[in-house]
Amino acid sequence: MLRVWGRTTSINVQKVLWCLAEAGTPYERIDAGLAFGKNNEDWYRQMNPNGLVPTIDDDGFILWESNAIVRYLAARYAPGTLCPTDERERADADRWMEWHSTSAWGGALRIVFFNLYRVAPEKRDLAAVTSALAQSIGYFRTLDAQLAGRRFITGERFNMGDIPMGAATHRFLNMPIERPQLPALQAWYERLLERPAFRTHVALPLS
Ligand SMILES: N[C@@H](CCC(=O)N[C@@H](CS)C(=O)NCC(=O)O)C(=O)O
Repeated sequence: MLRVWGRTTSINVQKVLWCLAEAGTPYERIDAGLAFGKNNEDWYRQMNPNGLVPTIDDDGFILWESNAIVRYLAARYAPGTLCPTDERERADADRWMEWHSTSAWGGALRIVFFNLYRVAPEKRDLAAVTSALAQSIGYFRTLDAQLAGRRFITGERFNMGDIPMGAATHRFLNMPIERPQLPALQAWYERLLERPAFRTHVALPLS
């Protein structure tokens, strides 16, 4: 059976679990990372030299990097739905996934989340939070503009392109921070909340 290593509080693990649930693919999950450890042990680093979660093992095929995992799972277990068959629709989904991982906004949001949820209040770097939040808001404005007039990121249908930013948007909209009104982003988030897989694996209290 397909195995996933990673703790459920990791946003990158959540993306993979959400994708698997959307595809209806059975899997076994093994806690790893932070208090669960394992990710720095030799046997784990032989699978994933970065010592990070998630990692999957699909019948001997080992893969790490959450967005690459989402693409693989979508293509293998949900072709035509999570992984669009139409090349242009797939490229469009890919474009937004790339934008998520290669622009600075994932890192900026991580600075905000990390300081608010993983650092003791007296040790928080509030200047870094302020600057990273301003940067994140700029990226979320771009996403809001893309979503205006669309049900999902690439158009009418939900697909893998919604997964990375859907997970990030849950954090953005639920952290105790000041945000501008982003109506299309909010409406899309509410559409994601209608999906059981999103509610089960991503739309959890932040911790
Ligand atoms: N680019 C990687 C990043 C993976 C990553 O940073 N994982 C974090 C959790 S979100 C991690 O393993 N942190 C160490 C830990 O949990 O012990 C991916 O998308 O999979």
